[in-house]
Amino acid sequence: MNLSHFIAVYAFLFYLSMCKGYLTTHRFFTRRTIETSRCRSLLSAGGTSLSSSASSSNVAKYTSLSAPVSASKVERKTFNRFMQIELWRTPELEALYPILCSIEVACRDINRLMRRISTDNLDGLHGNINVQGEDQKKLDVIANRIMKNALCCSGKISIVASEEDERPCLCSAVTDNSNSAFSNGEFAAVFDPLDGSSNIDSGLPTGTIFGIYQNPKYGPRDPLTTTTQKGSELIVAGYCLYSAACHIVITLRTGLHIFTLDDVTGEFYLTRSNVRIPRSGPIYSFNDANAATWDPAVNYFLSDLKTKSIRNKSCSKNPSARYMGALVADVHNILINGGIFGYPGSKIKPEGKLRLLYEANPIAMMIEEAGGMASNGFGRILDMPVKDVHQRTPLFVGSVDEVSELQRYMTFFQAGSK
Ligand code: AFP
Repeated sequence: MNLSHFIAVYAFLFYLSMCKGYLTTHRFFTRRTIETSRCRSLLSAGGTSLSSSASSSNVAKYTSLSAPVSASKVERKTFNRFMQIELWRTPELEALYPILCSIEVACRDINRLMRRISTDNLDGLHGNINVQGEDQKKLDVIANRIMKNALCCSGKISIVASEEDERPCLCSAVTDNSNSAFSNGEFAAVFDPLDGSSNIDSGLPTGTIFGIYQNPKYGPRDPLTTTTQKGSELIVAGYCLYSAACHIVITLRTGLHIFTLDDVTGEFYLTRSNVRIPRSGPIYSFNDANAATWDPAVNYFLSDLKTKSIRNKSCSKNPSARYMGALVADVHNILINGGIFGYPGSKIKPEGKLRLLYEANPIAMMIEEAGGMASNGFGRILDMPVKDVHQRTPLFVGSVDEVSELQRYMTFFQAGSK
């Protein structure tokens, strides 16, 4: 063997030993990452038993080194962790953390009740009629109580306004603690505790919609003034969707993010961040049964939409109708797939059905944050003055192509009618 042969054999052996070392190191680190992730999820489960078959299969999935492990699965970020990081980046919002945690807990609790409606006899009416003149369901009342307790006990909210209550109230009244710190929080919450409650008895999707305002720095800080700020003043807007999966969709005005409840660990995990609504989409979501009562502009728009003859529509898919009768569920579908949701005014009720404060404003803030558009038919929802806490408004939200076009039809027909 001459020198060149010797060098070649030596180099080959060195290469083999490097490969072996790399594989050992790689396996070690992969195992470490997986173990760390498992520990984290066990800890964050807060004592949730992992002995069920579903749980053990989950553990098996994470411990099996042969299974492909995607980075997103290993590094799942919980709702709480995500919010800690988000608020650390914007220190002026740090005080929101307990509020966000309380919303997460309330959504989880309401979701649990939704899953037990039939088995725990939670369906049916409560027997009361709410301020809107609607029959309250048992769960309307329970969800309202859960939301008010959770928000007020965060210690950062001083005023709550619920769609189910006649007027906004101080947290000290909610907690029956007249002289306490419960009135000192610097934020106010507005919410619809159980949106789409007509869907409850048939097991269809429902939701909770919420928004957070900062109490005015100057001037009166009474419950009414504080909660009747314009939608553009919202600092947090979101909803919980109780459906095939339970999602929290939320914006702190730094993008719109989706978290999904993992039934095994009981944690909400970030499943989509910085969601963008498609510029145009195939879905249109309107209660067609009311068509005869709508402004003719809406019917012209929908008829042109169905025949694919509206202008500037960049989506080439065939139009498709979807309507669940729960704003959260219908808007979520539009957010993911693109298109337009509409609840127009009628001849008898020009202001429509949906509430500006509890429904339209938070939804509008979220859709805009995702790059979509929210209109009352003639202008931006978020710019509408709020004169009354139970004020209603026509609402059109979704992809920019469809909503801007609807607005063009409305403006044209209104001008023609003068
Ligand atoms: P309920 O809470 O009474 O079911 O009303 C739900 C809702 O406010 C909203 O979530 C729906 O988009 C809208 O009403 C559906 O109303 P219609 O049944 O008139 O279509």
